[in-house]
Amino acid sequence: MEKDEFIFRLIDQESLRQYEDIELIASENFVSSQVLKAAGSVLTNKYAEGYPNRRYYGGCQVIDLVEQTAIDRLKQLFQAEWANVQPHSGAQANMAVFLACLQPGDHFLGLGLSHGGHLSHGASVNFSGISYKALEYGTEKTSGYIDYQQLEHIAVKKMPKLIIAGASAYSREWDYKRIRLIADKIGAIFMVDMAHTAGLIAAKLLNNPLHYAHIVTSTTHKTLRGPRGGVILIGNDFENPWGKTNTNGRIKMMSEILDSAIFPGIQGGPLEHIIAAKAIAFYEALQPEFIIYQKQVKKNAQIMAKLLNEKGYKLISGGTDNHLVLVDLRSKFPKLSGKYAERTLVNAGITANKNMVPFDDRSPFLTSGLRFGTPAITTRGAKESLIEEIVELIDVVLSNVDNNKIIDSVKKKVNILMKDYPLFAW
Ligand code: DSN
Repeated sequence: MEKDEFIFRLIDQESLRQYEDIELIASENFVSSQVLKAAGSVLTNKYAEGYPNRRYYGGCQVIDLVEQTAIDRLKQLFQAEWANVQPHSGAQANMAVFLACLQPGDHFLGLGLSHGGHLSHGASVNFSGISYKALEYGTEKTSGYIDYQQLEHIAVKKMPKLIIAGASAYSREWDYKRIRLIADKIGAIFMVDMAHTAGLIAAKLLNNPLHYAHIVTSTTHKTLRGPRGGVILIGNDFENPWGKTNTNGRIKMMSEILDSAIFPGIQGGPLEHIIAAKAIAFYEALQPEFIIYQKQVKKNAQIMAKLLNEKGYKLISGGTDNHLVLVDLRSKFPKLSGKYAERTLVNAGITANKNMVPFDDRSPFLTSGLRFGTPAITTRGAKESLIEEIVELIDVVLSNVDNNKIIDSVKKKVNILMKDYPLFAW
């Protein structure tokens, strides 16, 4: 059969785009060559429905070792007691928790989308908001921090069965302990979706939610720098608060219910090539170099916040404790939408994304905000000096959105600049 030149040409084009441009999408990263190799390996050929040593297919003797290694390394990384590495994505991991913890129509409480929450935490267009009754808490208007008082007020009044912490666009540390106390007060399950911050948590630069939450979900491809995928973890809470029994009348543990929710609940055959790539990423995250990398991710985000502030951009919450900053463009450019700003930055070779900001007066398609993150650029070797140059370039672009000559000259500068920052340097 002839090679599919068309698709391989597109892959080459995408490689070039990733190499030449500045990547500031907070949820993206660049995997190592060994992670990439495993993700493209022959393990994609194997069906392995079930779990290690409990499969519905023969020939899983090698696959079992791969998956068990991924589970063991993940548990070690986050000091977890149990882990499931099969979710195809973070949204699938969250969906499995819903299936395990709730009945359709039950109330749950998550951070609102416009306040930094994730689609699968209750957006009306998502399964979470369609099949369950979503309640939302937000951030405080003045400080930009999570409004824990509001969270508690809603929780006590509405008695949701599940409380979710975690965000897609929130730059501050979470008070997990406080939320667990609220959950305990009303008998709710407490779940943390640590997808964005998992790498920083693994490096012990942020609080570990495993110490407080009943269940923790994550993706593996953001700060954690693995392949695209999801995971579910349990720290200590194995008792089954729903009293679900199996056929022998034995109360099932929470881990068994979550395993069943992933397979056969919402997924079939696991992606064992991706599970192998996850295992490698967890190994990499256990190495001392990973802590150095995460420290730099955080330093770079902090310098970016400081410099943007100095240039007159308002940041939600005023700064950052993690890997991202959320800019409210209205402070400096009231007429500029996030959508237009994103498009212009992309034309200049700087990739970021438009984002709702709390109390936004524009729609989710337009938005008044931009989200910038440092995980990917730091993987390419960025230190503070490159971040300074990048903030200068961002400011030039946003101050000249209708000047194509300036946008083109920034694009040229960006492409020259990035030649010094190889993709697989580490
Ligand atoms: N919402 C995506 C992001 O943070 O970019 C992740 O699903």
